[in-house]
Amino acid sequence: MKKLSVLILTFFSFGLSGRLLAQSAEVAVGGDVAKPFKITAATFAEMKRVSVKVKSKDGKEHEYSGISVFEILTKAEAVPNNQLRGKSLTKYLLVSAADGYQIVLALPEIDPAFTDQTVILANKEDGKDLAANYGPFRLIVPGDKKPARSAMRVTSMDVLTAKKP
Ligand SMILES: Nc1nc2c(c(=O)[nH]1)N[C@H]1C(S)=C(S)[C@@H](COP(=O)(O)O)O[C@H]1N2
Ligand SMILES: [Mo]
Repeated sequence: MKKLSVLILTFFSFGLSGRLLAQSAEVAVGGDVAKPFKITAATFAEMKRVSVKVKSKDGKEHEYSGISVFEILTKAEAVPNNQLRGKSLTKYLLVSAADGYQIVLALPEIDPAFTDQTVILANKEDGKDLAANYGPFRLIVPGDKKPARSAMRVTSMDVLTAKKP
């Protein structure tokens, strides 16, 4: 009986840690976009690499590299003719993570026509793959003073349209 419960416990804890550590290898780009697609490791090899420097909560500066979120939205055809104006100015990006964490960015916070910051989806920190609890993909919002919107373990990015209640 004791052996059996140890066995069950072992199975349970392995299953649980396996789940907690499981890395999501894809980011689904969707919502109100003309061309939804999935970002995988291959996407990182295809698209132009960009890097940004930001301070983490502990005050240390880190270099993150990956792909530009503006380029991701361009690829998904999130905005007609890639011109952010008119009705498109009510669109926003909802980023969701494996732990249920979610953040929102208004599209002008991502568009180089509006801002000098380059929001990226990073797969490397200081040249190394992100640790399992941070990655494999992390949003980096370099213009924010706090890293709270730099969502780790990103699983989806949806372009949605804000509506007056
Ligand atoms: N998926 C996910 N991402 C997250 C969080 C979280 O709880 N879940 N916390 C945020 C907050 S509040 C902070 S301050 C930073 C911490 O990142 P750092 O450890 O690199 O400083 O991660 C952000 N990204
Ligand atoms: Mo935080």
